[in-house]
Amino acid sequence: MNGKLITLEGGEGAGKSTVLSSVHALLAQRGLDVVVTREPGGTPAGEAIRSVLLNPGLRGMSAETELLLMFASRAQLVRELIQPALAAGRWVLADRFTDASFAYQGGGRGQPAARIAELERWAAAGLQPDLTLLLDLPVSEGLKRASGRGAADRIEMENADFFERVRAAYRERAAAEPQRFRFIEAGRALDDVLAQVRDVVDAFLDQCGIDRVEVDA
Ligand code: Z5A
Repeated sequence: MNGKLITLEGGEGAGKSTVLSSVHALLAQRGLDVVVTREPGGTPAGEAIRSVLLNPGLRGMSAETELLLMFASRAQLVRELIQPALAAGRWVLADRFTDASFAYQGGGRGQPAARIAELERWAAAGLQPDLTLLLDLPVSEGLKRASGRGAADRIEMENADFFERVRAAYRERAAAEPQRFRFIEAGRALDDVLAQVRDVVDAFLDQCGIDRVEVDA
C-alpha cells in the first residue's frame, strides 16, 4: 500500500519546526516508516536552489524567477524523494509544499493562481498532500517570534503587508479545501498547540486505519 504525504504550512514563526517533531513522533509511535523533508530543499539540488532563494544578497530576484526556482526544487523533491518513498509504503512529512507557493508567490507576490496551478500539474506531477496542518497566527506575533533568530533571509526581509497577504492566501486555501486542511490556532501556548496537533493527527491516523499501539503500563 502507498504511504501518505502530510504537510505543515504557516507564516513566519508559526512553529512548524516545533510541531514537526511532535507529528513525527506520533507517526513513529504507530509503527509508520517516516521520511521527513523540507521545502525549498530536501535533495542536494533542492538545497542548492534553497541557498539561492534565501540569499539576502539577491533582493533583485523577480517574482517569476522565485516562482520557477520554488518549483525547480519541488520537481526534484517529488521525483527523487517523495514519489519513491510513497511507492515503497513510507510516509512523508514535509515542512511546506505547494500550498506555500500559492500563499507566498501567489498571495505575497501576486503571481496568478492559474500559473501556479499549471506548474503544480506539471512540475509537481499533480501530487497533493493527504493532510495539511495550517499553523495560523497573527502576523505580528509570528514576526516577534521569528525576530529572535538572527539575520533575516531574503524572504523574511519582506514587510508586514506581504505576510498579511500570505496569511490571507493560506486561510483562503484552507477554507476552500476543508477535507484536506486542518486549521491549527498557533498563537496559543505551545502545550495547547501540541494538544490540538495530537488530536488532529490521531484522528487522521484512525481514519486511515492505522492501529494504535498499546504501551505497557
Ligand atoms: N517559501 C516560499 O516562498 N514558497 C514556497 O513554495 C516554499 C517556501 C516551499 C523558507 O521556509 C522560506 O521559503 C519561507 C517561505 C518560503 N520564508 N519565509 N518567510 P522555511 O519553512 O524553511 O522557513 P520559515 O518559514 O522562515 O520557518 P520559520 O520561520 O522557522 O517558522 P517555523 O518553523 O514555523 O517556526 P519555529 O522555528 O518552529 O518557531 C519559531 C520560534 O517560535 C522558535 O523560537 C520557537 O521556539 C517559538 N515558538 C514556536 N511555537 C511557539 C508557541 N506556541 N509559543 C511561543 N513560542 C513558540
